[in-house]
Amino acid sequence: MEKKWWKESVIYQIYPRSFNDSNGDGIGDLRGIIEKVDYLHDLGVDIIWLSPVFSSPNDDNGYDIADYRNIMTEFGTMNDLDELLKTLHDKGMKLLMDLVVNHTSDEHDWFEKSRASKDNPYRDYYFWKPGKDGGPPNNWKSFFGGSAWELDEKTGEYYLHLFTKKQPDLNWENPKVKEEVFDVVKFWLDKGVDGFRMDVIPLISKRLEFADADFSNFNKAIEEVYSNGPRVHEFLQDLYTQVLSKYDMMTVGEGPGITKEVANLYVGKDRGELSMIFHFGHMFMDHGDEGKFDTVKEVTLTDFKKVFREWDEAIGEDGWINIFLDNHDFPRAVSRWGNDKKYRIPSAKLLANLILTMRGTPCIYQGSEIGMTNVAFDNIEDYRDVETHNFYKEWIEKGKSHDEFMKILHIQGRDNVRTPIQWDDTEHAGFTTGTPWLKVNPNYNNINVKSALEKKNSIYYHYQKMLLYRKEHPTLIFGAFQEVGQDHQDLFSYYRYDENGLYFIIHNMSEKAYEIPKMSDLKELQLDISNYKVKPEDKLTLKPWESRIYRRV
Ligand code: TEU
Ligand code: CA
Repeated sequence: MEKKWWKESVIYQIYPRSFNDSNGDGIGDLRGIIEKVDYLHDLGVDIIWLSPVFSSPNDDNGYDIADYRNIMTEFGTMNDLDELLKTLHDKGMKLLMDLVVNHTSDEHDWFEKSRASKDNPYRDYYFWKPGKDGGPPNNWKSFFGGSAWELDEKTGEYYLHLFTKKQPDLNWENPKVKEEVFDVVKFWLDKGVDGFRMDVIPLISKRLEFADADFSNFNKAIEEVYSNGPRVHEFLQDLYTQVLSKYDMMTVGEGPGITKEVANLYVGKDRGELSMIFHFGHMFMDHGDEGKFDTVKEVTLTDFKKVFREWDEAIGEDGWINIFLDNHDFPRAVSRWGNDKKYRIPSAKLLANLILTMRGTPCIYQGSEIGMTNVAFDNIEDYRDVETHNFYKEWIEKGKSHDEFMKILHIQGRDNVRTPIQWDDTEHAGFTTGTPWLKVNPNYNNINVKSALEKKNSIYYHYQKMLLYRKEHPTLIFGAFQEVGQDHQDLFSYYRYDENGLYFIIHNMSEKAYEIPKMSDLKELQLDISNYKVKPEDKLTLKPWESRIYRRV
């Protein structure tokens, strides 16, 4: 297994808008992050992934970029970015920018020119098509509801947007677009950033017949219509050969639609494309046929375990993946996969153990280190996410019930995971002295960083301990993964092993107590870590949401 710094590191994702507001305008910013670098360094994370900070009208909170070489006004200045980069580097940490090059904002200069006239030199920076039968050119659907085509009156043609209509898709078939994107990547690498998370990167190569497709199952359509297009590997290999390969950097592909079968075409060690990918095997599991706002499907632990087992098999020693349980697009891990009521603390620690003992680069989403939970605002007006509002509008137009929508929103909505970080128990949880852009979760009084730092058995200190443990036990990074008890509906148990050692990890992901499985080698194993104090009489019994790490000594 090839050793790389980005395999041995742990990523911490910051959603800047909700991290820390330094100037009282209610919006998180770069100076707010600079103020917290020591906190992050003390936690023990290595790489900071910043969600987009480039100029943007914020239709999709920065995932709609209007200028790739400038910082969003609300977040601060290029000097602030430079200072953050230097502060991180001085502490031996690294910075990953979030590159969104499948689409731009419709307020990007390129698009303003492109839409000006049919013969504008920038016309082919995007996809323009005449309508068909008085409607859009085909039946493609946007990830955020409605058609993936928007009619532009000025030239009477439609443009493609797989996301919101303010996020027109870039035409990578146009060599000038590739050149522009490669220049942007170079610009940031020459500034010294350490890599990029690449937004929806498997979507950049379109199936140019633009044929109608089957959208009866949206996630299937992502795989078959939007992702893994005919030239995606050519584009990525060009980017790698011409730019990325010249720097000691890393790339993380956000991979909706990348299946186990094709994953190593993106991350295989000799592919010259991406360092690793976020796959969505577990993240889309509970989505109904029409996506997350359709129905919430029941997911069993055996389904969840199967995803981890099969993806580890598929990637093997050749490729590399991220290990994550939430990010800015999905509900809070402790609410979705853990137990955010009676067992919030032990289950949050169990989930920390899980992501830090799997093979791959773990990614911790901001606030997980204190066990922040989902939120349930009563009014749709309290929500900010364009995805939520687009689907709510569609839902009500179909005459469906508001209360039904709110129920799904409380489970699946992206604002669940975008409420401001809860720093302390003062007003607005110490996030801002102004009015927060999105309300703070009302549970900030007892879930906040200040109280976590005061309690020695807090989730924070468990993360800190586990981050250190992982570094000291590289088998947990590089070793083979071998699951046992695959059919058990509540226990998730696996070995990690290589020439340096053998570890047995067992998670009780239920409210029941369980006997530790009778294992021949248990007596040779030493219990290194549990999320509970284990008394001698409890040696063979797992408490609710107990997670243990044993090591052969
Ligand atoms: O998300 C792309 C993606 O995979 C979406 O389907 C995501 O899973 C969905 O929003 C979940 O409901 C990326 C960014 O992470 C997301 O924040 C952006 O909204 C989107 O691309 C467009 O840039
Ligand atoms: Ca601010």
